[in-house]
Amino acid sequence: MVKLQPSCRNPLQFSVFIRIFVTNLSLSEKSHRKHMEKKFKRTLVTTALPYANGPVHIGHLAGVYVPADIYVRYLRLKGEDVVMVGGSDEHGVPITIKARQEGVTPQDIVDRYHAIIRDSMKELGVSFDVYSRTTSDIHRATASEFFRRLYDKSEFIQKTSMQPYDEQAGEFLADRYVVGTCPHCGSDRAYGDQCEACGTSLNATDLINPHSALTSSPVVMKETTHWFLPLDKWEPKLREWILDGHKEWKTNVYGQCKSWLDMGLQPRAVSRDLSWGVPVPVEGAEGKVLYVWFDAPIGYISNTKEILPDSWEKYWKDPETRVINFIGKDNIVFHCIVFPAMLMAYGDGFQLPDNVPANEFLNLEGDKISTSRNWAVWLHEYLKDFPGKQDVLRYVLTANAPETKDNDFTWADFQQRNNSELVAILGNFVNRALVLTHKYFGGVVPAAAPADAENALMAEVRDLKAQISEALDTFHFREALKLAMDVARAGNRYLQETEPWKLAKTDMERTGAILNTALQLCANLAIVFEPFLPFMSGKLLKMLRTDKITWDMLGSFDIIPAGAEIGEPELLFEKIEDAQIQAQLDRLARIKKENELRNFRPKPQAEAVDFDTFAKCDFRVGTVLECEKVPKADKLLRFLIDDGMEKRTIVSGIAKYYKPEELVGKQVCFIANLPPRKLKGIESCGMLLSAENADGSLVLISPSAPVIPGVKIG
Ligand code: B3M
Ligand code: ZN
Repeated sequence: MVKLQPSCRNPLQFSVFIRIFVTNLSLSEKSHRKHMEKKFKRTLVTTALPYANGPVHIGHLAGVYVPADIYVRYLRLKGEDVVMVGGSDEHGVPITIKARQEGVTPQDIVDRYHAIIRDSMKELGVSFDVYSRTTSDIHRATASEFFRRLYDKSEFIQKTSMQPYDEQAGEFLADRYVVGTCPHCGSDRAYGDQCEACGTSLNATDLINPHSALTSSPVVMKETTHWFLPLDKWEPKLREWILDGHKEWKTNVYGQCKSWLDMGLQPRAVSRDLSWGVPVPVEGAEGKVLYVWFDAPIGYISNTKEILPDSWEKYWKDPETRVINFIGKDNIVFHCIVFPAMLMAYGDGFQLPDNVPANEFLNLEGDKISTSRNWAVWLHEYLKDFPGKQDVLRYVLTANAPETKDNDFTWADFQQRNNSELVAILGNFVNRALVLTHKYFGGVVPAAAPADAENALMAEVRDLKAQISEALDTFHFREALKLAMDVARAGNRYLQETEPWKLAKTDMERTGAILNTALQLCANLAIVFEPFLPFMSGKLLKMLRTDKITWDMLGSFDIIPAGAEIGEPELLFEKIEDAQIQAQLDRLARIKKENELRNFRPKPQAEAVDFDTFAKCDFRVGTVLECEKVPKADKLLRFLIDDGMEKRTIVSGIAKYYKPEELVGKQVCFIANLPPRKLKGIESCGMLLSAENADGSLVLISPSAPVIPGVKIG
């Protein structure tokens, strides 16, 4: 049988390759440098199109949009010709499944989330030149034409194969419409294309007990015809282009490509039996649409066309244009193998990407981010909860970017980086420079007079500039940000060493010279941080009453003229208080609980027991007379129970869930005839009955109305 999906790839298999290539880092760095010597006239930056089946979260931002925006802002500051293209991916099964879950149309879903994604990214300062959508007319026409040209050039193989089908619904079940048990980890929620629990890529036919997500009926196989792109045909060219030509690519990207190529490429289906999508533009293809991974990357082209109807071709077909695809690691194969094969098949001068700087994944508080489990920090919610703090998120996501390995976002780290880096280092330096200028010079920039300390500072900033530029050119954004922070650190050290607040008592001229330098350094900070923290940069420039900045100016110390007046100092960052962080942690704890409840599966029923055995167990009701914590045992409570006979002591492991005083006077149920047991030196005569919740917490069982202590249960 021909598979609709590519052959199964377990992400773990890549680790071997990744390890081999990590040791080759210096080689990769060298090829990068060599590669950078090639001059390009312009850059087209594309960012993975997020599915419009939900809002975007910090994982999307850290993986794709923040690094891409840093890069684009940096190129713009250098005065380069650059276009940044984005948009929502509005086709595919993720959209139709969401629509079905909510009982609305796919169009309703994409309209809702496209607006949320577009607006929230704008508010975060992600500076797309275009953020469009794959349901636009221009995209439909472009994707259609693309398919048609490949069809006319006989670039497809048409094949009939058996595919999963739901007889009750009368529909073929593409990708996620098949659910079943994962053959690798046993999760009973694996999809026909992937198991989210263990990350393995799957085919519908790999699943144990595959059934339809629409009606739950068992999957049957039925014949259907599809168009396949023979990736094997392009394999030699792809090998040459990537393995020989792009050794400078990130090791995770290069390694994954090598792994796919070494395993051998297979023809890949580019159509699906679905009603939502771009219709297959050939006769006899009714009820079939383009596979979402065929149309989505063409979205990059459609969106470029949308803003540059007359000059878009320059950004796609001129060899002097450099195309860079920012993506997450799960999209590597589509951007490095499938889409390039599509472009090669199309011909007509389309340029292949020059680099595909894919990031690894960001986790949240130690757990995989998941849209379906709501385990995420959603951008639109963050913007509501932390108004005006866009830069803080941009900063933390960059400082912690999963560039070479998966990384973790924690709220504690978020608070710490804000309070002890943004506030204490960057904000503090700028504030001191501006406040002192107002205090001693009435807000007028004093004259410069560089001496040894100033020359050393300038040399340090220029050296940092070279390192930052290199880091940005090679997509090492974490490193670049750390170095940018070193510029602020250098400023603090400079003020600490020169102590203008002391000199002001004796030497105003020297004090002025120091503050002039400090203000020039503020301007340098506005430049160097513009790609990372554009809101801070804008605010700082306003205070300095200047606006024209370029990357070229970084390292110069005559940006603000002596005699100019500066604005009132305003705080660039404020401390984030514990209560705000706690509120976020509480939200996550709530979500964890909801997920546990939703995922709860009752334990299988125990073996049958005969009635006589059961009847031997003496279950009774008693009233709690006393209850207290057992010393040196954090789980145990000691109960004194009125059991209608003599009083009895029972020790129970429920201290984590109840306060002892709450339980006095309550009625509880217990087994009376178990042999006594010593717990922490206390003899326990019986066992309280409790129910175990999905999260492991315990709830005591009580009668639903008061009864006389000592009555039997049965
Ligand atoms: N929408 C998958 C994703 O969001 C897909 C990317 C398309 S990029 C052309 O991860
Ligand atoms: Zn699994």
